[in-house]
Amino acid sequence: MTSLEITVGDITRQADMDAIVNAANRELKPGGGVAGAIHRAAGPELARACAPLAPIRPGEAVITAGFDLPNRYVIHCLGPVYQLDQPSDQLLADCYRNALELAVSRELASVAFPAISTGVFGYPMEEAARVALRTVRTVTEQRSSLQRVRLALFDPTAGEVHRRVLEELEAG
Ligand code: AR6
Repeated sequence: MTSLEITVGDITRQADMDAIVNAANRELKPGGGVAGAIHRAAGPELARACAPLAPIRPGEAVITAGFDLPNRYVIHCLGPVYQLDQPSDQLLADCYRNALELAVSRELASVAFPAISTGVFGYPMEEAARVALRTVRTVTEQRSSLQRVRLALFDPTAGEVHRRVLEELEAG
């Protein structure tokens, strides 16, 4: 059984996770938001490791080392720009599924996600939470190496939205 955790906190401060997920841009460059914070914490080697893997498409995920981060790996996902990259819900689900599959292929036990696409890319938090939580639940039902999947939300409101959506999904 994989446990699904919802916490409020900075994605770069999830030291007990094997991998963290980056809400990347297509060029896998530092940028702002999550990507900026991850590249700052990982150091310049991360951008060098990313360069040969870019560009990536919406929904795609690639993996690098974590360098100066406390995590062994960073899984970089390009989320959809809300309503511009279509179908946005499927592309967002692809991000979570592809990231989890990469984690499983490396036999990782734990991975933490930020709320992909809900910042600069404009995805409404509650809609994104439904896609994220539904996809994580579905994928982890079939997988074994992952013991913990965490959603690390930046602010308490986002945390509450995710907890409520998870309760709704669990209630069926
Ligand atoms: N830890 C956890 N969550 C965070 C952090 C953090 N350190 N910083 C922001 N968030 P965003 P996107 C939240 O914009 O929408 C970048 O510039 C934030 O409040 O990072 O997928 C890239 O270069 C929001 O809820 O990602 C891309 O061009 C969520 O994480 C573009 O933005 C995602 O915000 C990607 O846009």
